[in-house]
Amino acid sequence: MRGAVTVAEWIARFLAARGPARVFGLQGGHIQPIWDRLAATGIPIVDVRHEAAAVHMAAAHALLTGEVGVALVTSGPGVTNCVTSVANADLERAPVLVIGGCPPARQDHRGPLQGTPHAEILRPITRRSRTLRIADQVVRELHEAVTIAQGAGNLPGPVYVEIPTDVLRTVIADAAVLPEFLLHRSPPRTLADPAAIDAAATCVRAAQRPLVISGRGAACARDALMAFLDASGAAYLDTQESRGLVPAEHAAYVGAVRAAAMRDADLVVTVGRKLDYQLGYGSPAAFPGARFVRIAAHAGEMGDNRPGEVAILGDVAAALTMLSQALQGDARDRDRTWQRALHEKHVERSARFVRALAGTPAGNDGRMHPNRIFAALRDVLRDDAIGIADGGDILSFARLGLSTSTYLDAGAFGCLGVGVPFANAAALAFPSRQVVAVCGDGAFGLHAMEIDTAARHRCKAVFVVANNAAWNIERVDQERNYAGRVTGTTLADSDYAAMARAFDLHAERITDPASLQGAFERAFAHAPALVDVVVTRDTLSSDLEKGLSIVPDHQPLTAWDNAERERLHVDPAR
Ligand SMILES: Cc1ncc(C[n+]2csc(CCOP(=O)(O)OP(=O)(O)O)c2C)c(N)n1
Ligand SMILES: [Mg+2]
Repeated sequence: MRGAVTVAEWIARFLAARGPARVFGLQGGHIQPIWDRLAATGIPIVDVRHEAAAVHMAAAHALLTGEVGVALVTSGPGVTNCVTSVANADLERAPVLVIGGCPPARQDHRGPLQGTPHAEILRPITRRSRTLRIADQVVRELHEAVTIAQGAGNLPGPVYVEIPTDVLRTVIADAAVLPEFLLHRSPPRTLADPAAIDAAATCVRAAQRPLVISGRGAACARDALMAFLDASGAAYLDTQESRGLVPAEHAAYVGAVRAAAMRDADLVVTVGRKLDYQLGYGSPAAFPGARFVRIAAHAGEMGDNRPGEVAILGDVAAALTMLSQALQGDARDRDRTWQRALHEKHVERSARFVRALAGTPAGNDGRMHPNRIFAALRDVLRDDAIGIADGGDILSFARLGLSTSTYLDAGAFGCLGVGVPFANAAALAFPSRQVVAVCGDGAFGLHAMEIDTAARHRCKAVFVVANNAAWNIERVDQERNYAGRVTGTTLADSDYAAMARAFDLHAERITDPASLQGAFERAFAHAPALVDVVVTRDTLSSDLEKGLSIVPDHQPLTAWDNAERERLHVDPAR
């Protein structure tokens, strides 16, 4: 056949045209036809040590760059190893395309090598999960898969497609592939209803204490969001998924007085944010006096738990700009007393926190407090550094102490293990920026082998292991709430620096806080590098103190749970 190549070659052409910077994966015979063509086309393949890490890397790449992340994994265990990281990408709304292997059609349902119903396994945690059996349609289906992963009016997230190996080897005519499928890079946008914008402007004008809360869906709307904060005079809170979008110095920013802002707001405007457990499900238990306005590009960040009195559905940046314009005439007269008072308290409290960080006393065991890590990092990190946090107690401390303006963590899924793969992907995407992942020793262990990927691919990240020889947040919970019965939550006092040296990383083990700054400076100079920091178990993190680890019935935090019980007249004993 003239003008004809294999489906595998077309997949490589599709990816080359749509431009993912690199593909993350782990090879296997079922996907070798694609693997070979990708390599021949010159698309870099980052080969990892566990498929879950490939999807974590693709997700981090997507969240940090705005591009679709691509992972390539083989049939059977290659795909099932990805279940956790696909579920994490689902909750993170990360646009990821996972391409899996699949046994040839003639062996289907006959007990083939590496056969299991992948597409069914992944269906509930993907936007779409399909086996592509028709060779002529594969490129069209890939185009559709990428469009769906990017959202296009719906929630962005992971899409899974698998192509049986015989289909990959099938030769198809060039004429079967329309060139348009290779070229459409950006998903279509929807524009908000002007009537909803007017109704929202009325709510903002009527509010005395308006509060804006941003989420993942605001990521593409930074400038419009700041302009809206100026026009509305609202106070502003980010969340784990939107950290750094608006700088902490901005006049609206009130992150250090979060509880007071939520308690006192009379209007909450969510921007691209679900009202999930981190926001008390939008319940009056967490927001006792607020009306709600919801702004999002899709229903998934708009209709959950507490629909707004006004709901604005459409491109978030455009909607915020329209809303700012509607408020423009009277913006100067807006009462900013509440915003100013909260921001002043925020500034005062953050300054006090930063001053205290370096002086946080050691535990009763004489080992340093994890806060010393963040105090030392502040002296080493540049403004554009990328910070990643993973673990239990250490994540709770990092949320306050890790000061980077770009930030990712274990997220709403509480997905321990993201730290090393996220940092590797960040370092590859932004080779000139510092990348640091601060991981608990427990969380680090889940994908510790990915330091080998870092070494082989020169991912210039610094991995900091906060080593307390424990799954500590759980250990302290057992100690305090289960009458001291500590079971299965302690680890060995292992030397993770020695482990890293075995993989040819620069590595140091630090026990004295005075040595931290120097160690971090050397680590960034010789990255990839690992700094194993021996820290105390004798801590009480705010997540533990607020009750997150005891998992209350109604709400994630004890105070909200109590308020919810009171509100619903539920017996406190039940
Ligand atoms: C994959 C996974 N397994 C288990 C848990 C439950 N869990 C949450 S925090 C935590 C302890 C984490 O220990 P470490 O990473 O060492 O951090 P530390 O609390 O010691 O600072 C555990 C086991 C989880 N969230 N995710
Ligand atoms: Mg630990």
